[in-house]
Amino acid sequence: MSNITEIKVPDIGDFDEVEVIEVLVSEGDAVSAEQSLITVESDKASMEIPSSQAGIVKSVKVKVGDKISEGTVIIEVEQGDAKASDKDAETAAAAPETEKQAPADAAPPAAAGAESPAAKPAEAGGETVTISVPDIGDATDVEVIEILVKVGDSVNAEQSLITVESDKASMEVPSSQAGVVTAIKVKLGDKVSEGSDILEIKTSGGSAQGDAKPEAAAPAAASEAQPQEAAEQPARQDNSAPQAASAGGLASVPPERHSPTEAFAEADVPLRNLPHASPSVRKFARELGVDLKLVTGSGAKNRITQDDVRQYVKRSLATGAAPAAPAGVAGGGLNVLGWPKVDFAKFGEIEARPLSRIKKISGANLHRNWVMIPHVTNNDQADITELEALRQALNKENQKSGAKVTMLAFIIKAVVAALKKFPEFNASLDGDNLVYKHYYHIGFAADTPNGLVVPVIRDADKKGVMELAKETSELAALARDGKLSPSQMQGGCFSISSLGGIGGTSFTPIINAPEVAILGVSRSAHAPVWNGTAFEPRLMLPLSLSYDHRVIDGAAAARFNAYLSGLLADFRRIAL
Ligand code: CAO
Repeated sequence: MSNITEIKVPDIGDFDEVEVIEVLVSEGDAVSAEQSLITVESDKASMEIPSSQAGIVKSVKVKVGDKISEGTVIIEVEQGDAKASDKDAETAAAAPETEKQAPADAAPPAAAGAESPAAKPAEAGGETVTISVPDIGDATDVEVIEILVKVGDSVNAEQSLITVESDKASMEVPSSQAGVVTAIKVKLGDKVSEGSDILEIKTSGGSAQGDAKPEAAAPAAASEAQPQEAAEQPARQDNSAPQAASAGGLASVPPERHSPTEAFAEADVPLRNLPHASPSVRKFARELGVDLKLVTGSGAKNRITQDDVRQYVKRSLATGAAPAAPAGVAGGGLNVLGWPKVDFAKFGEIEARPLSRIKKISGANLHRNWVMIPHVTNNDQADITELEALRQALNKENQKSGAKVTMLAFIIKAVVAALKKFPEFNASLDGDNLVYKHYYHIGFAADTPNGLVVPVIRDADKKGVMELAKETSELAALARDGKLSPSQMQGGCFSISSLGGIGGTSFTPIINAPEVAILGVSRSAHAPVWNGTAFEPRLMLPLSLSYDHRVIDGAAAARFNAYLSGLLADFRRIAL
């Protein structure tokens, strides 16, 4: 027989009218007791609210953005026919009055788990020891932001127990002993310092590994003591846990233990830059080996959701791209020095702001293109004296209609003509093949408040200068408003980066892979040009052509740029 129970928000201490920022279950889901249902966030912290009962979710009563307090109904679960796992069923059966067991005093999920009757110390035999916060350097009164284990868990020496956060960095505090957790002494939001008790564990029979003898404390002792538990609880195996059983069931030699103080000293991640994600998402990311700093959050306040992590992994697998090495991570696949780690605050006042989503995405692409494509830049100049006179005359004529011709539109037209003459510039490398394109879609870099984007003009060869001018300004406006659709940024054959409206005399534009060349345009200026008998002032436009030297030779690039320069100097040649 089935009965329906309302699962309500338990006593969550000071959290009142807190916002739901994630709903972690949906109708039809089987939930177990203690499984997180929603994540809520106050202006100070976030927490997950667990279910007090196992069962099947019949209805979800809250949605993202709702404000909730103690007593708000979160879901209705149906019990009886529930398809919850045996373990869940046992948990539920052992906890008929589970609402009363809901975490009091804003107890976090892990602390709630601590009260779960299913979570009993596994084996006897060892002694009970208290694990406390080790020397964490200057950091005192640091806040516990995650509890990574619960009562009943088997932990390895070095396995992370809690995450703490100072005003400069966050770090995970590892266990100094292997054993089974019998009590948790902290809860989310607690402030801890060196010596604060974290939890109690029952050691696995005497040969626990301590700080004093990290190597001598035979790694086999840890693995032999609990291979079964390790196998049963893979999700609890922290990535950093050195004793994770290998395929053959043998434990590897634990790596040298790093002092937690080191983590604080090294961490150069200001608090504001910490990835915004709930504990379960952090755990999920850890299990997949994903560095959350590289993931863009799509949730409220840019919070990273489980789906963001999933999408990130999918993208990485699809592109085969190695994730960009974040600050502090050595190499990134190249045999180069790690990024310098500097505590800028030591030298003066600082303010850290997260990179925009566009910057993160374009940055990763630019980085890949810069390191994977052998770039060479050919610099030339075009005499646009006549072209500029024509442009101004046209704009005067069209003053009433408001239609404005830009230099960029003329350049696009000329570039298309040059691409037709030099087809290897309108191509892409595909393994050992060079794919020649018989269409002419031209991208142009647009500067937006959030960063650089490259809208693409399709079939530029079929459009006139006026139409190109109109389309570039429309696309640039969409780009600035962040309203470009993905399709408006795809399919480009060649890109133009025009800084002419801003300044500069030349630069090295980075090729927009899989294209093989890009034209950088700087600001035109009058210069004395020798006409054979005298110097005369001419309006000269700097052209910087970066090309992929695997595909294009220097001579071809010089010819392309010279041809382009000739077209811009005498636009009538385009008709030839
Ligand atoms: N030389 C001199 N003046 C130029 C010029 C050039 N090469 N190009 C443009 N100008 C002038 C324009 O004529 C215009 O002046 P008027 O208003 O008097 O006519 C003024 O500069 C502003 O032009 P603009 O830059 O707004 O317009 P545009 O069509 O030339 O460019 C766009 C449009 C979208 C390319 C531009 O706004 C932009 O975003 N540029 C930055 C691109 C960028 O960031 N590239 C770097 C990528 S690599 O990091």
